[in-house]
Amino acid sequence: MSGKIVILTGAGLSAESGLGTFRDAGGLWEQYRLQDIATPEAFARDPETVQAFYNARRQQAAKAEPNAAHKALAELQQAWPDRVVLVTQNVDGLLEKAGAQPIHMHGQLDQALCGVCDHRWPAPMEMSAQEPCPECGAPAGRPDVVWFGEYPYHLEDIGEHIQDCEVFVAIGTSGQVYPAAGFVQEARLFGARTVEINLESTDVSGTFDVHRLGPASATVPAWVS
Ligand code: BJW
Repeated sequence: MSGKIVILTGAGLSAESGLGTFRDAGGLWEQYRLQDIATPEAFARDPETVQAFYNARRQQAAKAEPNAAHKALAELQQAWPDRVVLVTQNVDGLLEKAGAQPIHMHGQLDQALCGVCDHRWPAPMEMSAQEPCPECGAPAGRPDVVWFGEYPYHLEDIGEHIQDCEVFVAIGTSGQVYPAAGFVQEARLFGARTVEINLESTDVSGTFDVHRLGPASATVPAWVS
């Protein structure tokens, strides 16, 4: 055992920074059909709608500030850089703004990705339906985020950290989207103690050893200290 802590974060971490979650009441997937937004097929069918959705989210994220939970996690990682691994499903960049260095498994809003040559570059605040790739010139720029049916990023690294951790913590994630939702079982299998920090119980709460219920801005700093 390494004394390593793997912390998986989800949209609930940024809720108190004013960014909407996906599946809570009033969340993004109540306002939009995820099949119309978060799939490669949706982007191929209607790039204008998908770019408009991400342009709005990029602008909201740029204006948002990290809350006490982001800051507590950044301080924890800065205090124990070799032991604390932050894995985030969030694309908003708020952990970095707080001074942390997370592994982004679902990509980043402030990055663009070319659908033709896989080149990445800093996303402009407004991407167009035919956003040109600066490398190959194809009008195929898309947000560098992971949609349903696509392979999340850094899974090999994340798997190694999970198999080597003593404590696995999931913060503000509903546990409904795989493969992230399966990390807790993998961590348990390899002997980790598992902690869920969430506003409320989730469908996967039964898989965790310990639960801390309440808003992340209060529960995360309390857990860290
Ligand atoms: C608070 C709070 C506060 C609120 N304080 N807490 C059938 C069975 C099993 C799997 C599949 C299946 N059919 C298809 C699949 C696979 C599919 C999948 O999981 N589908 C499910 C819907 C069933 N997954 C995929 O396609 C993934 N790729 C894949 O599987 O590749 C193949 C593969 C196979 C094997 C191994 C490895 C790979 C890709 C998934 C991509 C997800 N993309 C999105 C969009 C990203 C870009 C963007 O941001 O727009 O990622 S969807 C969306 O969901 C986003 C999130 O990262 C993700 C998770 O959401 P999250 O963070 O959990 O948010 P919510 O809203 O669900 O929950 C918020 C939580 O916060 C709640 O619990 C609240 O209580 C809490 N909360 N306020 C603390 N203040």
